[in-house]
Amino acid sequence: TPLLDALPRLPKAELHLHVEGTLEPELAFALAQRNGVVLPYPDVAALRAAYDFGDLQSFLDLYYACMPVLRTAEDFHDLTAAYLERSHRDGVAHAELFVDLQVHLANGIPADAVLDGMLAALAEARRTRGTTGGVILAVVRDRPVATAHEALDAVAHRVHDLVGIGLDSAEVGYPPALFVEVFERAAALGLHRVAHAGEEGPPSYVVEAVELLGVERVDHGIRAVEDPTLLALLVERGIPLTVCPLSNVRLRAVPDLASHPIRALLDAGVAVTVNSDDPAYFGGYVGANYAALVQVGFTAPELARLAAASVRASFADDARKAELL
Ligand code: ES4
Ligand code: ZN
Repeated sequence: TPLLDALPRLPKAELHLHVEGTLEPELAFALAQRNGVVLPYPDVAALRAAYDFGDLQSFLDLYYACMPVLRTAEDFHDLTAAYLERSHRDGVAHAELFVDLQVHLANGIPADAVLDGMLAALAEARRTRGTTGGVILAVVRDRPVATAHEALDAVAHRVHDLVGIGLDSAEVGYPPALFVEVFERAAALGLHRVAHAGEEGPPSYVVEAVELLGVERVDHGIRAVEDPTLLALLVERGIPLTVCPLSNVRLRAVPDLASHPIRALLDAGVAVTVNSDDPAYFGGYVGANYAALVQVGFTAPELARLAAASVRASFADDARKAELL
C-alpha cells in the first residue's frame, strides 16, 4: 500500500533499542564459532524455535544466554554495524543504543572493547549514511547495585563517549528508588537519564523514575495509562514514552495490538514514540512496528507525527533535530 511504501522515507529516531537484542540467530552462531563459545542450542532453527515468550523473564533468560558470544571489539562493531545498516532501510536517521555493560563486564569483557566496537560502527554509519546517535549505558536492575557503580567506574575515563544512562532488565521487585545514587552520579557526569518503567511494573515505578531518578524519557511506560494523575504529570512535564508495540505483544505485556494503550496515551496528550526494543527477538525492526500500527488504524499523518515526535524526543542536538523535522 502507498502508506506502507512511504514509511521508510519518514526520517525517524530509534530511542529504545538494546544492541544485544539485535543479535540475529545467524550472527549468534557465527560469533560463537569465531570465539569458540558454545550456545545452549544446537543450531539456528532450534534457537529461533525458542523465541516463544510467556513474559519478560522468559525472554531475558534467552537473551542473556546468547550474550557470551559477544567478546571482542570486532564483535560489538559487527553487531552494531548490522543493526545500523538494517535500520537505515527503515528510515532511522538517529539511533540511541542501550548496552548492558554490567553483563559484559561480568563475562570478562573490558568496557573499552564494548565501547570501541560500538563507537566505530556509529562513526562509520555517520560517515557513509549520515546517521547520528550514541550509546546509553543500561543499568541491569536485577544485578547488585554495586555492579552498576562498577560499570560507571569502568567508563568514567571516557564518559563523553556515552549519551546517557538507562535502567533495564527484570522490572518487578527492582523499583527505580534502588538506583537514586547511581543516577545522581550519572547526572553529575553530564549524562542524560532514561529508565524502563511501567512495562510489567506498576505505574508507581513510572512515578519513581520521574520523581526520584529525574528521567527525561520513560522506556515503555505503557502502564501509566492506568493512572490519570501520572498521565497528567507526563503531559505537564513533556516526558516522552518510548513505546515498543511488537515487544509488548511478544512478551504479553498486552494481549494484542488492538488493545495496546498507545492510542489512549496519545489521546491523553502524552508524547509517544515508536521503537523496536529487541528486534531480532520480537519479529521486526522499527519499520515493522510502525507498520503494525497501520493494522490497528493509524493513518499516514499519525505515523508522520510519531516519527517527528521521535526526533524531538531524541538527545540529538537542535541543529540535527531541525534537519530531520
Ligand atoms: C528488555 Cl523488553 C526489555 N525489558 C526490559 N529489559 C530489557 N533488556 C532487553 N530487553
Ligand atoms: Zn527495552
